[in-house]
Amino acid sequence: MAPLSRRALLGGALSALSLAAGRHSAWAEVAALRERALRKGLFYGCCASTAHFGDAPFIQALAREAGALVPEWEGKRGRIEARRGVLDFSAADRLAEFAANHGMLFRGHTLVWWNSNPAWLNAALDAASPPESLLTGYVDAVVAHFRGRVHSWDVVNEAIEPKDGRPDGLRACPWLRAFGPAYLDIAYHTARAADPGALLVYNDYGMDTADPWQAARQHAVIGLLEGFRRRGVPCDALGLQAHLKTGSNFDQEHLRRFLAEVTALGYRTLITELDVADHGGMDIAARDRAVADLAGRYLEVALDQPQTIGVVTWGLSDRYTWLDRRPWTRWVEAWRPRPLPLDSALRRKPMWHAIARAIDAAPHRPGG
Ligand code: 9MR
Repeated sequence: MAPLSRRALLGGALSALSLAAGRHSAWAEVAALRERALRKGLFYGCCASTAHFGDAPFIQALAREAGALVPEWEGKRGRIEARRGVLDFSAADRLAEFAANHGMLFRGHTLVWWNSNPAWLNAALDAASPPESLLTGYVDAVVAHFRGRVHSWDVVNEAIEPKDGRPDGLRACPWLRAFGPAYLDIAYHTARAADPGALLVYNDYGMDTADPWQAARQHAVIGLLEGFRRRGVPCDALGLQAHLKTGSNFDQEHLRRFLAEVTALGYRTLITELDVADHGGMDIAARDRAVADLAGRYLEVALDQPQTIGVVTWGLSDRYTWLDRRPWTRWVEAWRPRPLPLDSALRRKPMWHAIARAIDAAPHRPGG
């Protein structure tokens, strides 16, 4: 065979290159958020509920886009231990199995919270000398049940409430009344012992802006995280819920500084419940642009930080969102909230593209 001329070689190389570039832009056009995140050593996921399992198109979208799953409600104590002493994992197990079958990480949410507790538990915690087993027995049993299947646990959720007036900013919740501030340490130690392989997270909201009510929360969270380090409490990461609102005072530099403070203490960070509330109205395109712009600016900073390991949105499609609870939103489509990456017909919205862009721009994580 005649040797290939230089020109033919060059031509071949160029067309191979343009083929690769073409393939890349086709990929960039269609690749799901989970693939984009994986490529960077990150994860993207969302919360879901077994109530959605009958909605086949939604479930297809979920399997396509999400690389991590977290129960929206069915992992909470009010669901798992509605009756004292009877642990019902049926719904949480179905979600964990769904995640495993679709190659998704599974997040546990949440072991210790002031909200969504069964009424019997709040009464028992407020009674005289409550036994510590109300805390340790549950954390141990639930974490052990899921041992080896959970990527990360939101061990304690929303323990901060500066408005309650304590110098440490802790929320005056039933757990604090029953066991004092030590309830947090006990919960993390118990969780670590029950599943040494799971990442243990402290999860909270109001970590996003410099507004005074949020700044007070951030100050208290830093104090809490410093205390964990001083006392050797096994908490590995801060979960930032990121329930954002258009029109709020979001400032990228403020978030950057806050994340730097958290990571300087040796914590990783993750975005656990991202969604963007807006003000409703008929101009859908303008609303979608504002939601996407805020989510994009937020993630640009959060994912630029190498200690941030992933992002979870609080839902996938506007079809199912906790923000959609007002009766009139059921029939006036234009007034329904649009806080999530897919619209209610499961089409990708500008917010989806903003998340994709932020993930694509993120630096590669070590090992990713
Ligand atoms: O979206 C969740 C909603 O369906 C539940 O009724 C509610 C109470 O359990 O919790 C909502 O999710 C919350 C999450 O668990 C913790 N951070 C705030 C979320 C929105 O309220």
